[in-house]
Amino acid sequence: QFLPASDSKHLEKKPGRRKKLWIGVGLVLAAAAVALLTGLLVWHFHCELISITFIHTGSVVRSGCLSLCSEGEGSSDGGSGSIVAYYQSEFDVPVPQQTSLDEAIESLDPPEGSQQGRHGRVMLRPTDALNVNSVISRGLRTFIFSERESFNIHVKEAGIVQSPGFPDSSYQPNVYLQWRLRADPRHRVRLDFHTLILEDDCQQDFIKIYDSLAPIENRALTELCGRKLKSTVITSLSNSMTIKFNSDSSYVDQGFTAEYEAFVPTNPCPGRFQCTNNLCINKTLQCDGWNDCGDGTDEDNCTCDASQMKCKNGRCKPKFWECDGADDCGDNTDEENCVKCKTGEFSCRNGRCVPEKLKCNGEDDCSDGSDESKCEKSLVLQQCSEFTFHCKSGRCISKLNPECDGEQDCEDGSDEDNCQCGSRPYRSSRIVGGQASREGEWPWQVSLHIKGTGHVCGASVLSRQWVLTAAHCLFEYQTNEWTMRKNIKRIIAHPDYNPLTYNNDIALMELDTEVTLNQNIWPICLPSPTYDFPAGQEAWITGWGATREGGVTATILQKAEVRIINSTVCKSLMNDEVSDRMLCAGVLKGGVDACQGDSGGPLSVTGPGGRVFLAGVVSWGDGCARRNKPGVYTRITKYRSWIKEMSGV
Ligand code: 4AZ
Repeated sequence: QFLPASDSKHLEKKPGRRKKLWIGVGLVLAAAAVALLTGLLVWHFHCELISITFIHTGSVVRSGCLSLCSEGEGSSDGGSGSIVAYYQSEFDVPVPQQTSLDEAIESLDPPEGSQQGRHGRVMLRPTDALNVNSVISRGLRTFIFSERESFNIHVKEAGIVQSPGFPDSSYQPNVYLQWRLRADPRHRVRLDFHTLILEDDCQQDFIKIYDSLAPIENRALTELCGRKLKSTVITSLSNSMTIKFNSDSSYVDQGFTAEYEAFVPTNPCPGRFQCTNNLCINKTLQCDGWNDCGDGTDEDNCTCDASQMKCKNGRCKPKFWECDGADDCGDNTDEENCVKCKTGEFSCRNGRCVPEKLKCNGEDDCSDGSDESKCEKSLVLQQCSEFTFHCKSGRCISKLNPECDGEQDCEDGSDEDNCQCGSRPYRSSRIVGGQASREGEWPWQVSLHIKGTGHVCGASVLSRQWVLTAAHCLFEYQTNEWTMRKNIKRIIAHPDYNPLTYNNDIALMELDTEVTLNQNIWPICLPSPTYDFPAGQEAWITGWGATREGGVTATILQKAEVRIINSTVCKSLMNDEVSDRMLCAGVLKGGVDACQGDSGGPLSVTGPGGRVFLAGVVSWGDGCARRNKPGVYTRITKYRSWIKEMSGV
């Protein structure tokens, strides 16, 4: 199609319009370039003018001052006190000066190991490049300490911080210690407390952790005191952390040990499993039935293997933990459906089932008193059984473990006879995995010495003149009877002691003279034959034995908490070598146990009235503190009448 003639004008106009278009584009580009240049100039000057505030916290230390040091006093004035003053400075600097300020502040830190200036001052020497608009400094806090030590640690590899003397001795009174941990940039610091045993009251002794290199309150992460045996993990939000540890002038405790390490937040546990509490554990410990994280998260969402049972909460536990009397699942499902009785029925100790509603109705429906054994009122029973307490009168009562509980249950009051035992003069506050005991904490604990050999075994004070130990302590160590007679009038080993099976591993020792009972020597209570130490109950082991399998003996009496273990479970774990006259206790996870040199010593259990009873005598085990290998003890309830017959106690 051809264009009409009237369109020729239109055709002629075309070249002129293109030229204008090009000029327009050129103008727009020029305007953009000018705008960009102006923007850059404005941005440059703006940044120079915009300033930011850096907050720097630091400390000045004066040591060797008895009272407040004044300027010019040297540190050689013979005093032992120290003053630490914390300050905070706010630097107002233009944005581009940020790096120069960082460098200047870094230069404030004296090189590691060097002393600060004679007058405790360090100077900020601004370089030419540093242009500080203003500095506001304010004192934060000043401490005066009789003892003070501060450690600067560059956290590159994992390391340990612990209270002085840990674990062999308690920390000192009036301690002020501070660890300043600094990791590389973009890292964080993780602190995992393995043991923490301080006074319960944080006002007295405490650990405080700060997310900074100085102990300033608004950066405090946590304060810890008391007893924490499960892993307590604290992580910093920055690359620095300060750990402050204070003790007061009285009463000291075991102390603490904690492991620190640095990590990058994007990969906190390289090659390991990350627990929800931020702890990293070996991957093989996941889903093994043991709470290795401390918060149980290594046992969540597991697929149980053939040797494990599945708890309702999804956790897997070794099958042999079912029905062992301890709530291993955490939701008690491993202890459900353990008895033959139907729902709504009560399981009597003699195996009978009675309707649940008959419990505590004032009648002996089980015929062994067990349905009335944990009720407000104890019942005098028509019939005695192996599960009921025998009063002196010959009658029996239904209450479980009524002896020395501070309440008269027998009509003749005989359940409260001879109860000058099992109490401690002091307020309650190795054994493998234990801690140092306090003086007077276990006043029934005896150390048996053989002349020329020193400590060989433990034992327990039963009365002024009688001590109880394990028979194997005598047979393995006693070289001749005469040596023992120097201090011991008579030794009565159980006539049926079997050195091969360790059955009846019990012996009595009569002292040649009576000991004076005092706050450090006091008898432990002996349980009646019907006393019940149920599986799962807390018990304590004490002794000067080896602190690890094959290790050396402890110098300070060690104590550790264990639990009574179900006999059926224990038999299967110990190859059926555990008899009914033995009792098992331990921590199946491993790590806590009696060991060589603890033999003969007590397994102590606190009864309902607060008095301590001798549940067992340390006898034997498969090594020490191994997983699934509890300690085996002589079961004292089986020997109550023999002890009475032989010693009169
Ligand atoms: C011992 O040889 C001994 N783990 C005592 C207790 C235990 C092991 C050995 C229990 O005296």
